[in-house]
Amino acid sequence: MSRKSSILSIASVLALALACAPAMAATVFSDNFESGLGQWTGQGSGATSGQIVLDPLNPSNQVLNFTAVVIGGDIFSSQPFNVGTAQTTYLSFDFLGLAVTGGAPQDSGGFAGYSQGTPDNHHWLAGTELVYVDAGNTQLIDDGTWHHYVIPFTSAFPTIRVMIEDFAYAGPIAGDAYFDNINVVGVPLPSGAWGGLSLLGGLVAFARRSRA
Ligand SMILES: [Ca+2]
Ligand SMILES: [Ca+2]
Repeated sequence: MSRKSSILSIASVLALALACAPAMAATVFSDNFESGLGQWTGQGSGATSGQIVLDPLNPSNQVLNFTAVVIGGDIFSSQPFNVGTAQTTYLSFDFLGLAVTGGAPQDSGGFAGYSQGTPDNHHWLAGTELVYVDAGNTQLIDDGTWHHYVIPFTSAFPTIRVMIEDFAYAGPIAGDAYFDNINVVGVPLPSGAWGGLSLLGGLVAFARRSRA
């Protein structure tokens, strides 16, 4: 293959690979609760009992907890964001279940999930009681220490909000479920993308060898 035709081939494969390359993982929502609750709203887009407090285990950090126990979600991201229904979406967060009355950790009632409205059409992805979360999803650990969770899911709705609560059926104590570092990341992966990138990598290696 001549140098010119080799370069043309590489250019055409590069164009093909870029056309079918996977979009980069995109963070579509994020909050570390260091800057107020401006990204959030309550049930029916009304008041929430969610509040920002100092991390009980690290006073230089701010986190979310609640002054009431509820059902159906207490706090919702106020602006719905698009995740589609054909990609893997990841909800990640830190969770601390801590009995405010002292003594052994108890069922704090921390739950996290996603919804279309506030709270119509919602799914719980993680919670302290598995019976209330989607099948195959995550039980949150109440042991008085922070745990990090990364939960992959395929959204049932193209546009969603994050929803969080301190669940009323877990008991009457509000404020013992803490959340921090909420992130939602979408990872589109069209079929054939990796084949195109592998071919591109092979041709780049060929071009390097040709130049050597
Ligand atoms: Ca924080
Ligand atoms: Ca509670």
